[in-house]
Amino acid sequence: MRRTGAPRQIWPDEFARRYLDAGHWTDETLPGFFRARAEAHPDRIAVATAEGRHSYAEIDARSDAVAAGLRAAGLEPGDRIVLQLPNIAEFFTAMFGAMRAGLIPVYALPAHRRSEIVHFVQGSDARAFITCDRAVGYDHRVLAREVRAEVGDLPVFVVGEAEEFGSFAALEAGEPERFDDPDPASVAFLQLSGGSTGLSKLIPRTHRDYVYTLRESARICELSADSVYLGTLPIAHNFPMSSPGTLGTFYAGGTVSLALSPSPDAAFAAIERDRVTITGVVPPIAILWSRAAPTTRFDLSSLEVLQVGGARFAPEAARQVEPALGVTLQQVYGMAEGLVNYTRLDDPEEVRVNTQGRPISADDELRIVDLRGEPVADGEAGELLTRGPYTIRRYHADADTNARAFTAEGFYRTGDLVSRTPEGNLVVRGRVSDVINRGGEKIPVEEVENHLIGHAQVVDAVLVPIPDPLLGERSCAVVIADDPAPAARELRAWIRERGVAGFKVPDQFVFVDAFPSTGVGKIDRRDLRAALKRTLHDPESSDE
Ligand code: J2J
Repeated sequence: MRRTGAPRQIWPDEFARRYLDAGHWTDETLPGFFRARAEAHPDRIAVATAEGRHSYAEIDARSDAVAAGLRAAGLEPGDRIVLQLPNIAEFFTAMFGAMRAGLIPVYALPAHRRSEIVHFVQGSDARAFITCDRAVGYDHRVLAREVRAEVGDLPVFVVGEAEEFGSFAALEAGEPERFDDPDPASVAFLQLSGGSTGLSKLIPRTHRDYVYTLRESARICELSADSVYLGTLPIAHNFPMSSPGTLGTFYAGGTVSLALSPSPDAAFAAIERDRVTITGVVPPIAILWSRAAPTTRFDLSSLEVLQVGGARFAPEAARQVEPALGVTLQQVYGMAEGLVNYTRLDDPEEVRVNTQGRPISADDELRIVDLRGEPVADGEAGELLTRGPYTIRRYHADADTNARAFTAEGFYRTGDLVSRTPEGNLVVRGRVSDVINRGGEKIPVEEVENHLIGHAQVVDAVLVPIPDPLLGERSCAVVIADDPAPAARELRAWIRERGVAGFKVPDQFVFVDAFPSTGVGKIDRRDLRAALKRTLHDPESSDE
């Protein structure tokens, strides 16, 4: 197995001093602040699901038992552990338990399959995998077997029926043990990037940078101990985890309610059951909820704030949210690499509807630049570069990407095309990076193209976005194939067989004889994608 070295995230001294002096960074850690809440109000409900309600003290003690069990299983401080769990209470006992044992969780999404999980295990040099028996009709033990077949003997712990794997319930039922709190400057976990070109990059976030975003996000979103946040997007994702998400809610001493899906039926039932006050969704879900709310049989009257983020929210759709759901709309434009922007709850309606808000911190530095890296004129669109007290300076073990993704001065190149209003709010206009944003789910086009090109009958393939009224964008594969061309159905099955998350399977296929070329020969793949995108505005050209 590839050795990648310990995950690090280090800001230059002058910046670290500034963030410490400003009071942004403190000595709090993620498992440490949860412990403090559990000691302050042990009986308050931390997590509520359709299955039951769990107090802060209970989650705290179960996490300590998991920590002891993971250590007893031979895992050592600093080891990475891939976590793939749906929205269930065990997500938190696994996460805090791993951190308390000194381990570094790597957050996989429930939709990820063999190729992604293997990439996370190898890319992080992980020593264990925690997953569940079944979620959304899929048996994750099958996945665990596939992963083991590829990476060798990897300890696996399964929530639910464990079969031949380690039982997570047994870990939780063990004797709790208290280990030292981690170093606040150390890496707390590896989050996944949605914004880059190839396979997901691993993002090392430290305790103190992340706790800072939780504290400020909870303040900006006006959370209190009475807040009830609904985790309805996959809670491993950075948005529902931290903006302010489940962890920001724990920080404020509130309650996290969990739903297994953001469908109106599942989510509305949870809102009524737990008297949810705030939640965060992606644009297509906000649109579905706005349509479903007026006739729902569920009582949504407790809901005060609906956050929408992860992808561009069209102003026409944004305008419908508040009247349909009786809430305040908050737009959130963030990234797992760090920077998060919010519209504030007391912003005028025009700002809430038309913009993606402004940064968390006065120390978030933003530059909007043209193709040459020069600042654009006020109000013009350009690529957003950023650095600050919770934006990473490097990805884990990926020198090539680090060289491209950060400027010499340490700014992260977001790949997003944005402009800024005179009041300082950002508007996301598009992207310069090769990622399709399918309703908030990020598809790295190169990864999918490589899978397609791996098919024996495919000569070349390019993945391009097509505008979609609900998702914003969907994916279309433009394929040059041998004669006779394989059916779209066959190529879809091929991609699935390669063990890829379902949301990456192309929505449409178009077969062509040749790609456009310039007079000077083969064109750059980026230009090719752009050229094909322009010629594909007619959706009738698709085979389905
Ligand atoms: C347009 N594009 C957006 C928005 C993200 C909070 C909220 C979202 C994420 C997230 C997150 C957008 N309008 N409102 O981590 O803490 C696109 C941009 C961005 C990329 C990041 C959070 N909000 N985006 O979506 O790492 O292109 O994080 O660079 O998954 O999503 O994706 P991701």
